[in-house]
Amino acid sequence: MSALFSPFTLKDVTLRNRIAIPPMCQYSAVDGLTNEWHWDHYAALARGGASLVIVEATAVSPEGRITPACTGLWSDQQTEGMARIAASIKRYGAVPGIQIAHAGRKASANRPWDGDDHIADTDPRGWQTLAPSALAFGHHLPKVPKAMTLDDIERVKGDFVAAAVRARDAGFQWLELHFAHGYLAQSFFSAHSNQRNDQYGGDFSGRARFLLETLAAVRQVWPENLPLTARFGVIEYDGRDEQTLAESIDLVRLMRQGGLDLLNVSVNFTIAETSIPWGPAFLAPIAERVRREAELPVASSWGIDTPQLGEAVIAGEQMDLVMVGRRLLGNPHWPLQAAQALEIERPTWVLPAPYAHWLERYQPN
Ligand code: FNR
Ligand code: 531
Repeated sequence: MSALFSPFTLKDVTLRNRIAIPPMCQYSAVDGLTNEWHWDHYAALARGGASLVIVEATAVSPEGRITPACTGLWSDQQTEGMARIAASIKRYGAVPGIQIAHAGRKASANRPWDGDDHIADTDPRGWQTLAPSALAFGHHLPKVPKAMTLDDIERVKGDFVAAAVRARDAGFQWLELHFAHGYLAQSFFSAHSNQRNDQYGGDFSGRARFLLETLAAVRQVWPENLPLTARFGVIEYDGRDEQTLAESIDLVRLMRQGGLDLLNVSVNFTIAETSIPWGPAFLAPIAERVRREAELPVASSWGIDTPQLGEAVIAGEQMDLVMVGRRLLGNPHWPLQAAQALEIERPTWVLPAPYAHWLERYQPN
């Protein structure tokens, strides 16, 4: 029996296997609205056999977008296109998930293929960014953000709640709060970017407050029977890793007590001066530690690229789900090929007949 191809149940949701697609920005929206690109893209991903498709980082407010081409859920007009995506993912047997996000001091940037850098202050396409403190990321993201007032903080928490309600109404069954990658929430928790001296900064509980209050507020509106998850960077690779990991795991325990159902374990990316040990499944031992010490189901990604690695991290109880990103972007049928490589007689799902008839019988070359 393959671990990678066993079902996984969280709350009232059962995934057909342990292969999930993590959120991946398409930088193809206009005014936060999805279009044919998104509708086709997500349907194709779901058809390929993954069990969970998480829609890209979707901004809770216009200033929370990474780029002007990011998707949003700050207006009811945006719900309709998202509902199409959720319906098509379900139609193909996968569970529709969505990540809601605020990019904080990393917002107002050009798309990766247009430079990935901050939009110049003189360019009308850009906007004022927000962060816990007026500290720039630096390097290709030099804009100095506005330090958020207490009113700003209340407003953004409310934006997360409103976006979660729209995600629920659009038919998503899995919600991921983006608390990672140096964006707004992660930058509240990191002492590198949070130098506030009020109740949202300073010691552990001050830096944790924005994340815990946002989670609590979203939990009020997100259905109790559906998974509420977060992506959170637990390690910066800045030489202070043991301290960061221990603090992060303490926060994950508090998130679990606050109603979190699963953590998508990731890297902080709050600062640029780091030594990340890129390599196959490099984050798996970290994910395993979070899973064990915080006593919470976890998912993780980063270089889990081969069926054997995927099988090993699930069978070895390092994580409950593998999030396969770039490999599945290039080849949505990777799950089928993984099943064939692992010699699964009959995968636990059935591809639509026009594909199944040909692909399930023969090993595609
Ligand atoms: C990403 N990643 C990402 N992460 C996230 O939390 N929200 C997002 O919207 C995005 N967007 C995004 C776009 C693109 C084009 C890429 C390649 C990546 C990170 C992604 O979810 C994943 O964690 C990484 O790609 C690492 O996994 P793989 O690709 O090594 O399997
Ligand atoms: C991080 C990334 C770093 C290196 C390789 C692939 C991905 N992501 C984070 C993303 C945006 C794109 C870059 C988000 O979390 C939104």
